Amino acid sequence: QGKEKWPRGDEKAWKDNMRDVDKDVPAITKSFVSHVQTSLARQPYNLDTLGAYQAAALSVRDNLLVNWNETALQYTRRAPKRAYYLSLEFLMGRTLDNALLNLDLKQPYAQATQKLGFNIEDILEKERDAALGNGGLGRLAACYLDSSASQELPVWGYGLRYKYGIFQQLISPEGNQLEAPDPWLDNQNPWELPRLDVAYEVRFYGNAERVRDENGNTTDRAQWTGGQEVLAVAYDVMIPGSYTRTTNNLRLWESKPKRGFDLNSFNAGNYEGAVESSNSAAAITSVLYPNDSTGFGKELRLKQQYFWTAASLADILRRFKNIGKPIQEFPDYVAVQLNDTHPTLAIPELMRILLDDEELPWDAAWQIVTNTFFYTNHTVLPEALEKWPVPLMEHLLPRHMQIIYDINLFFLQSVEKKFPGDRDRLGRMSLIEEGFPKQVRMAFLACIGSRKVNGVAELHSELVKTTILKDFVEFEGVSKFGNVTNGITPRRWLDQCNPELSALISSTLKVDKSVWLKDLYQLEKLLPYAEDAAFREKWAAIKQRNKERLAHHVETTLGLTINTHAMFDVQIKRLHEYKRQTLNILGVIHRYLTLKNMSKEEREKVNPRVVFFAGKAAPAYYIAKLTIRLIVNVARIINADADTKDLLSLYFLPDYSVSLAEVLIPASDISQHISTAGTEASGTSNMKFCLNGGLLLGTVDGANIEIAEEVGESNVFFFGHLTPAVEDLRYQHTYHPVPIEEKCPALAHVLNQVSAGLFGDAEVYEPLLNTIRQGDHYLLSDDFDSYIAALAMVDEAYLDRTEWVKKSIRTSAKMGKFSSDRAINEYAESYWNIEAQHIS
Ligand code: T68
Repeated sequence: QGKEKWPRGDEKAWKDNMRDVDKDVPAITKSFVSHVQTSLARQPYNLDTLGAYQAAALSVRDNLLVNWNETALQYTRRAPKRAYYLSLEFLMGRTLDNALLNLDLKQPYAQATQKLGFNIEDILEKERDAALGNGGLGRLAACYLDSSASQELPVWGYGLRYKYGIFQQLISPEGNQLEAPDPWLDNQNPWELPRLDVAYEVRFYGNAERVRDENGNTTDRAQWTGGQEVLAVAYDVMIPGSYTRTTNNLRLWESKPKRGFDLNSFNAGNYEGAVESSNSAAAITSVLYPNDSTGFGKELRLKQQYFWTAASLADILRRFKNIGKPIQEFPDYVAVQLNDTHPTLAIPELMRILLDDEELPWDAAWQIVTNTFFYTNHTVLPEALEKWPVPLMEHLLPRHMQIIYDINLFFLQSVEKKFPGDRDRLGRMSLIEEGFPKQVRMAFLACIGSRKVNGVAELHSELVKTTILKDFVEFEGVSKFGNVTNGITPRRWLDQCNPELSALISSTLKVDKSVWLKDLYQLEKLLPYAEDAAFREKWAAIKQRNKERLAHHVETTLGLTINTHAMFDVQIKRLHEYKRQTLNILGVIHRYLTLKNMSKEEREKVNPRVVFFAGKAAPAYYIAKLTIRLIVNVARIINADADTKDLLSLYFLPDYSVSLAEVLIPASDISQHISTAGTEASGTSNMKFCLNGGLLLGTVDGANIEIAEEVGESNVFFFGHLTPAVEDLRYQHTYHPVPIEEKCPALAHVLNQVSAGLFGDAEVYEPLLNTIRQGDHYLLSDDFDSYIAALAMVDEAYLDRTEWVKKSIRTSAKMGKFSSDRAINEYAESYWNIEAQHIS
């Protein structure tokens, strides 16, 4: 077959008829109605709101596609260096509102749909979240895609198209978390483009045979054959930038059997056997693993990681080869960012391709690899560092295990050269951890295979250098190790979730939002307005309406009535012992007991407070689930107590999601980020709350520290021990334990009340309480008193509402640093060496 000719036909005939973005109401109305009639095959007069959502989405998608095609075309023509963000998680949330705002089409779409009998806000509510992530790491990836496109940077994301995203959380009447699947693709997904023509074969298992030279000696090369082959099929998701034509791509892979089924088995009457291979192939991308920081070792998870990295690298390599440059120039055209260690197999996989397919010598291949990859670490918690059992690796990926052994051999030889005879050091730095079984240390592999390594906030990056990768800093030099403090996109986390505040900022600064949303340092110009009473009143009124919006949401979804005149105190994040939701709930109980002991007169002076929790626990995380149960049951008791309920109430909002965060965050007066010092790498919701004028109550940890540096310590509420003290305190707990009654009577009293059954289920909570009574790894007993004192300072500060609103304005005004635009530009300049490409 001859190759097809291109371009085809009359170029002018094509160009004259190409569609552009629909900008005016009549064109939008027409496109909407046309999608109802044709794409949806529905009768316009009988359209429900879900149908209206689908029609609006398809119509907006047409606009995105125009820009997306143009962006791809111009990237191909110019062949700039590109960066690829490999993340096993992209927590995108909803798309329609974001796309309308980024394209500046929200107004005309609102008008067009209104004429047709719909309210745009109701339409937006019909969209399901794309929840292909667990928490901070996945949402960070989503913010970085938004910023890359908004900064016109040639960045693509690569991930997996899970059939089921993060589980839906239900709460049983007893207060237990129950998990239900999240079949997010049950409704058609208008935001993805299946690319059945873009597919790669991925191999698992089989045999790896070393290639021998003419003398019969083994070489660096091998042949990997046999085993199972599955197909990776691309689904593309358009990523529009804000106020730019640039529309980047997120490519998600779906697994499919290479052959539908095995005809031989089928003909022999073995139907089950015939479809078996198709079932196991499809299983690879069936579900997102719901653990946010523990519980590895599962073969399917390793399969996911290899499937995704192999398909992504094959795709990247094919695109590079189209440029027609020699393979040695690969790092001049390609930078690959590893979002945590999950894609680390890309390192041996690129080695495999360069050695076995491209037939490069080892050193030339290693040179290319170590100039291509960049590794971001997101945790220093030892239990969260990925390790894979060697036997599993040998079985599933025999060739990669060979390569890892070779990398290790050469690496340890060079360590030995620099530190002769230092056996301990070799043992500490080996990619293979001794034990039964031996395990591959993925963070070490990611580190030595990368050009640069970074942490996600100043403190965290220091801890990376002084703890888990200390030996590597000594060996490779400190300049390889950097910091890029995380950021959040102000498009979603201010303009979209808090439109009134966004409008107030634009009108006050007399700057269009298209400008300040991409130059967030401009918020600083709000500072003088903290002294302007009229401005403060508007600012406070918006917060109040956001609180009412949240209350309305809770009323309609859960049937609960909330006191919107109380202070709203919010902690929303994955349930984890290190994040210390337990400290918060014990603080709530302390407050409740204190209120119960007050006289009527004393109570009248107390400021009412409503405490919100939301967050999911990993399904197998027993202690985290027990914490949820305690929160729900404390809520049940105190919300029903006539003595105190007007002064203190508590809600656990089920099924936390990006969309719920968008309602909760703008409504918060104070939010809690109270991890044990040194455990939370960065945190990103802290930035979101502060951007929306919520104040921060937190420990001296992660990005809290940098937030305080920006807004000034007088505008945050800090408490607790500092990172350097943690090790000693833990030592004390282990070797010189002091009974809680002695060390912290207030906490002991709270624990005893829970044990005594004040919130029911007397014995149920013992395992949770015992984590504090014995060992107390997360130092609740060390920080409890200063936590209670900090809460009292919050109460005190809230009494002076004028001063509080000033703090709120000052906080928001100083959040410029935390735009993900700043972060992504740091990656682009100091790591990837890529440049903006303006799409005309
Ligand atoms: C988070 N990590 C950090 N991990 O905890 C948080 N882990 O401090 C930081 O702000 C954020 O990353 C962004 O840098 C995670 O969210 C995971 O979700 C995760 C998922 C699978 C395996 C391990």
